Amino acid sequence: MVVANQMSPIRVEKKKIPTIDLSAKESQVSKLIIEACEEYGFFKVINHGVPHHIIKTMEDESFRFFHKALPEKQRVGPANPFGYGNRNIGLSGDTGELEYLLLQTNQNSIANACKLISSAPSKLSYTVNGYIAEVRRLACEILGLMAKGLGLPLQVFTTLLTDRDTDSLLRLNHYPPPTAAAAVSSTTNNPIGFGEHSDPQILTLLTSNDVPGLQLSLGNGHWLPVTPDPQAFCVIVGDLLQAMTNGRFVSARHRAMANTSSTESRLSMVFFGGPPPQTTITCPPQLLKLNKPLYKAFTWADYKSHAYAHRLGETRLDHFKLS
Ligand code: GA4
Repeated sequence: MVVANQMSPIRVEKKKIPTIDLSAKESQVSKLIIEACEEYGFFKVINHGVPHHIIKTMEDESFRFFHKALPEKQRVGPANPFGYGNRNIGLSGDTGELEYLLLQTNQNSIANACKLISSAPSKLSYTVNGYIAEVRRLACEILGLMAKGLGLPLQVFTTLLTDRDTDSLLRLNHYPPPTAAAAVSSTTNNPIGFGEHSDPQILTLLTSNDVPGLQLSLGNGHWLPVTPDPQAFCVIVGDLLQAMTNGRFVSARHRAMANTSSTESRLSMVFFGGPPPQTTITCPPQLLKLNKPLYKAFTWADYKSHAYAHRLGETRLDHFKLS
């Protein structure tokens, strides 16, 4: 990031988040994806094939939910670990300027949550399940392109998300415009919406409306703002994919700043692709070649309980490193 040149001793190189057009030639796309995963663990995809009306309907339903009165939102139960959360994040005392709905992606959980949220639960379930099916399909397409680029069997990662017991999540985040008091303190404080972390799962797909807030860590305290683009999905490498590629891909540390727009809410819709709980996470031998494995084998259930017992900001994969 910092390089010497003859004119000035130190120049901070301008970093740019890669945007990859999925309609381009497959071999080229998979090469660009590998490069982005190695350098940032983060990229955007456009021409991703998720129909606009599916995203829009899901976004409308999310706003409809967040605009309800607090007791109505709380009917879905606290986010412990799934449900409605307001300012409190996780179980270890993290807080942020947001409210959210965290759902398991299996059809039973969605049906139960929708009954508590809506007077037309079947219609809502249809929308949510339709959205999940589309983002899961996209996640699988991207994982297939990654496998291809790494010279692995195409299904090596994908099967983990299509298994009946896949532990994938859908998170709807609402960052409301600041209250007058928060707006004043934000000029000095830079308040956080969702603190620095990496995602523990395999792959994350995030889309948001046009309001900024997401930032990618470049290390050493440098943050790169992610320009919002409702036409794109942000793709984020999770901790498991870092472990499964023996550290070749990096899980991206990111955060969301609190909303500073005086009028508009920020909404993000995030799919976290996780494997069945008992899946053993190891690196395929084809990727090891002469390199030693960096991590012990562990199950997703072990890793998840370790991650959930910790706070945002902590680097959790180090705990599973081989010495
Ligand atoms: C980060 C990614 C997902 O949003 C999440 C988060 C989870 C939560 O909100 O309950 C965690 C966080 C996330 C990692 C560390 C722990 C657990 C909050 C937290 C402090 C749903 C996930 O799977 O891990």
